Order: sequence, then C-alpha cells, then structure tokens
Amino acid sequence: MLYFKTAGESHGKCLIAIIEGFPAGVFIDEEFINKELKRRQGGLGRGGRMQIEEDRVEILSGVRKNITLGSPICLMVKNSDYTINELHAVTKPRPGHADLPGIIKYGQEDARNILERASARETATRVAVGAVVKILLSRFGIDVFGYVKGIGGINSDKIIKDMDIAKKNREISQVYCIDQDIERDIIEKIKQTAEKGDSLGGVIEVIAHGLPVGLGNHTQWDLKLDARLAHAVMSVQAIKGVELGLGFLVSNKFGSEVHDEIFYNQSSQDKSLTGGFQRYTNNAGGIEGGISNGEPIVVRAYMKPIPTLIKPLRSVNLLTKEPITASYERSDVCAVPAASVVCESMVAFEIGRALLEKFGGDSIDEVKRNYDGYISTIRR
Ligand code: EPS
Repeated sequence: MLYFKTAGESHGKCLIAIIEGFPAGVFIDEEFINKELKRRQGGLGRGGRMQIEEDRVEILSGVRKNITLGSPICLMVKNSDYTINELHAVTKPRPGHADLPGIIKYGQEDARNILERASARETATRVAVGAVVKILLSRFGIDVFGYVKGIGGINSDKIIKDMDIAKKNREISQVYCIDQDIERDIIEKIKQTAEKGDSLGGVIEVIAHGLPVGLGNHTQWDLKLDARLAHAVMSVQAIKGVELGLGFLVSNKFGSEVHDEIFYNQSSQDKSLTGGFQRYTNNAGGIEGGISNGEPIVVRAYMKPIPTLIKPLRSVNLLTKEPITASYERSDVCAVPAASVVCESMVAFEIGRALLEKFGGDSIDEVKRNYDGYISTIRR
C-alpha cells in the first residue's frame, strides 16, 4: 500500500519523508518537485522565514538514474535556519497552537519542544511527496489543481469553465486565486491585517480531473474515498473544515436539488472513464458511496487564521501560572496560498493511494496493464 511518513522539526537540521509502496519504473523529474516546493514557499502574507529558506529536495533513496526502484523513496529538504539548539524556551503558550495541550501531554515545561514539530514547516515534505505522486497520476491522465477560493471572508463564486485559463490565472496571482475581481481586495486585506498585527484564514478548493469510476470503496468505513480525502486534508495544519462537492449546503436543500441525475451517451462510451454514463451536475463532488464516479473530485478546505499574533491574545505563564500575553514568534500573516499547495498535494497523495490499491503492481507497467484492462472492461 502507498504510504508516507515525515520526520523533522521546523528549525532542526532537515525535514524527511519516506514513501513506501511506490511502483518501480517511474521517471522522477527532480525539478518538478523543486517547482512545487517553491510554489509552497510563495504567496503574499508569508513572514521572514521564507526569505531565509530556499527549499530544494534531495532524493536519498529509492531512485536510480531518475527512475524509481520500487524500494522506499526517501526525500530530504534541508533547513537553512537550523537553530533548534540555540532557540529560547517558550513558556507563554499561544491560544490555537499545539503549545499548551502538547506540553501537558508530553510532560514538558518548554513549548518549543512541541511547536517545533507542530509547525507547518513540516508541510514542505508533504509537498515533495505530493509532487512525486502527481508524476505517477499524470501517467494515468489525472490532474490535481488547488487554488485559493477566498481569504478573510472575501470569497470568489467563480465557476471554472476552462482549466487552462484557471491555471494561468493562478500562476499570475500573488495569492494563488483565479478570480481577478477579488484579488485586489484580498491583497489589501492582507496588508491591512499585517499592519494590525493580526492573521487571516481562508478557503481552498482542490479539483482532480481524470479519475476513472471505481476508486475507493463502499464496503468499509475507512476505505471510503471521501472519508480518506477529508482525513488527508484535515491533517494539514490549521485546516478546520473539509467538504466535498456541494458540501455543507446539502443540508439546506431537497434531495431532488442535490443528487446528480444519470444519463447515458453511447457515442462517448469508447472514450469515457465511466462506461458511457454521464452527469450534467456534480454536486456529489465526484464521489458516491465512497467510490469515485468518474466526475471531477472537488474538495474544499477551510483554514483558520494562524495562531501566532504580533498583538498576542491573553494566556498564562506555564511556570508561574500568572496571566500574560502569548509569545510572539516570527510568523506568517496569511499562509492560505501555501496551504492550497499542501492541500493539493494531500489530495494527490490520497488519490494515488486509491489508484494503486485498485490497480496495484510492483512496476508502473504492471499498474498500467491492470488499469488498461479495467478501462477496456468498463467500456465494453
Ligand atoms: C510556523 C511559523 C513560521 C512559519 C512556518 C510555520 O516559521 P518561523 O517560526 O521559523 O518564522 O514561517 O512555516 C514555515 C517555516 C514553512 O516552511 O512553511 C508555525 O509556527 O507553524
């Protein structure tokens, strides 16, 4: 089974990810991984740390002459700001961060022993993993695209009609959004928030095209693709809500307004990933009964504002128990653009996992054979 673990602290020597279960024979373009890492570092609202770091991947194992071996792939991203042993103790826990529950749980007096690992710096390795999995997905015509739908309550209701235009718009946007009508307001809001010493959250949407019908499983709670995507995305630091398709709005509507009616188009049968069945709406977000239905997967993630504030909230000194204000560590004002890259990576990973579960093999050729056999069967 495809799986990954990460290791590393924010100001430790480096960050590591180990991917297991990745098939042999896939060409890995290191520069593509580095481009994704760079994208995660960007976006308006980032703090001083991103001027110090220049994230680049080093592939330590599992790849020979750019081709995967089927053995564990170890990815490393070095920290330029390797200062963990010199950094001061943190005794003023920040509301909303892992500081307080972490020190109580682990029996610590210094919240740095918790925050170093809780930090969203860890997501650099998740993006490197996501990039490797995206390379695999591209061999099956699957494309995963994440963008910022809104920041600080300024939200876009733009519906994507042309993916190429959406991609171009995201590329030129300072905040990774696709809607130029709201971009200026968002930029202004981030600048004002920085001046006020506050922070901002937002909404991210990830869309995956090209999945065949049949990934994920209705037979067991932990095999359902929607549940797995929710887990993967909710695990990203600061994400507090995840929805698919029409999402939370389904609870306000009649069944007849929610469910996507089924049609059949024989002429598309030999090209389709659904055996010729068609929908004209996608309120389900591409998943029914925990199984992909061949429509695009649409996941939205809701991110809270970062808990580290220049004008800190009230807290309690861990040692004296006296009221104080929380500590301020150099931080970001808004990391929603960066988080959109992380959510995109996590969605890609989970889809890759479901793909290999269904068509698994030790080599890419074997996976491809299984995939092709299945597609030709559903088309028949
Ligand atoms: C983070 C605090 C900041 C962010 C960091 C996440 O780091 P520092 O304390 O070094 O200024 O910049 O994010 C990253 C380093 C990154 O690579 O995304 C936190 O407390 O979660």
